[in-house]
Amino acid sequence: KMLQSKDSSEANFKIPNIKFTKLFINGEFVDSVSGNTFETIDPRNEEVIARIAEGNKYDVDLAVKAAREAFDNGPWPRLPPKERRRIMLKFAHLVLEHVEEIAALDAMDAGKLFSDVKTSEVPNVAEVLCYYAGAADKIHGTTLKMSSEIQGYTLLEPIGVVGHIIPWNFPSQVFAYKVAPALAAGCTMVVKPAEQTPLSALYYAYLAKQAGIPDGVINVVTGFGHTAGAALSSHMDVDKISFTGSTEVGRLIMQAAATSNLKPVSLELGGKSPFIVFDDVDVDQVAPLAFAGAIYNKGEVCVAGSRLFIQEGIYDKFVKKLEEIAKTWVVGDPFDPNTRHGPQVDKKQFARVLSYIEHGKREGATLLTGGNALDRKGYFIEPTIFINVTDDMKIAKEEIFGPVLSVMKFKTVEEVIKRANCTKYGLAAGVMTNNLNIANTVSRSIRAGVIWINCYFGLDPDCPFGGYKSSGFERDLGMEGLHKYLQVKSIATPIYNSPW
Ligand code: TXE
Repeated sequence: KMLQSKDSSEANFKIPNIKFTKLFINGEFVDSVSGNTFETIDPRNEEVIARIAEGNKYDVDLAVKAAREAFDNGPWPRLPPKERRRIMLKFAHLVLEHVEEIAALDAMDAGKLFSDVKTSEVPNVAEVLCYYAGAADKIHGTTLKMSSEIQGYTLLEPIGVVGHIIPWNFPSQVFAYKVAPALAAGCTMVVKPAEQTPLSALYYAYLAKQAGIPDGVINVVTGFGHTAGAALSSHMDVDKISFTGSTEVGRLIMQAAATSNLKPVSLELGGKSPFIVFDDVDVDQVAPLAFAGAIYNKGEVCVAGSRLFIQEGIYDKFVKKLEEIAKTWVVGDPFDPNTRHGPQVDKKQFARVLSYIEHGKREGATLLTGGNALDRKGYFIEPTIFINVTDDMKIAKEEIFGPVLSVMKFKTVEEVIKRANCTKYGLAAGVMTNNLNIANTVSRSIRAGVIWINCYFGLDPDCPFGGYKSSGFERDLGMEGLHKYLQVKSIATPIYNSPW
């Protein structure tokens, strides 16, 4: 029987008022041109949190116009870099002053654990802002020795007006991954948060203004993907799209870029990451990591280690340990400190995850734990573990994005490398072993953008993050995450008298 947590009234937390529900364009909160609004729903109880301005093509036009003006004629790209650094540090500081309020917004909007967002995700937003603030005055090109008569240099210039399209699973973190480096580069931008989680992006826009970021530099258009998102990605005056979301929408965004102004895009998409455990590990240490690797944030994590490969020598012991962990795992209200995971983000994701669970049962996998929604209001699903999963099953191949773990047994290093790579995705992988040769061999053989050895989810602002294959291309974070917002201009000049 699953453990359930209390609801938030019992958990004794004061839910904040919702201050910002309008579009943020050119430094002002404004209604949408159409006057339409949409509901943002609390996944804990299916109640309306607030009505949010619904931006569409016309609002995107206004936001892009503001960003264009701020880029072409405004101060931000022209400020001395140390000034951009100073303002970004102030922004980071303000984020830290409002951690609790922002964390409550994300917890309500996305069903994320309040304590996690408060102690990890929102402070991480400040960290990422600080990291790129520090990079703002270290953006430089190279000198080129072109011939004996001509010398040259490269100048790194901001790419221009950027469209950031953000998902709902990490509304704060992904906002920072995209906005902070673009700010440091000197770009201006339009942010389209996910329709499920618009609240924190609007709050960040307000703080950015307080910090002194000039009007028009950060604009936020809340609304739906097929309207506002599509208008942004096909806009003729947007110079770059940075997207995190589904592989399907990633394709649409590339198409929209190709058929409009050929703007470059960067995509961080889905995954089906392997978590590989070798016989030599301490089962009691690694099993909780493997469990959290798949179930953390109710499995709504692009790098979720949702394919667990266990070597045959420890297989039985490991599976037993996973079963024990599932029994003590508390599902319920994300404001309750005892809760380990909250509700799925919305009804659509909830239904989608449950349908994958049904597929797993029908395809002949054995249900070890979970498999059901909780019998209460809201979109809660038990942590679900399938064993006897084969590589060709739907639950082993497709991204479920829910608290569902598919467990598989393997014998040899060569076998597991081949099976781990047998996926269209290539976002992340985990390798658990004390054998250095195995760790090196496997980490270099897996085709994925992030490999964790004897840990999982370790990310830092300095660590480039993104995928191989259908998990996308280009990187968030690190210096790679900055360079995608820069253009390289080569400038050449004769060394002595001009020959012409
Ligand atoms: O994603 P969408 P959905 C995966 C995960 C999940 C599945 C579907 O498997 O179950 O995607 O989720 C905007 N033009 N991931 O449908 O639609 C949308 O408004 C431009 C993995 O919610 O891709 C939102 O802001 N934009 C992922 C953003 O795209 C469009 C995180 C992401 O939503 C658009 C989220 C369009 N035509 C889902 N249509 C990850 N990599 O972490 C939608 N959007």
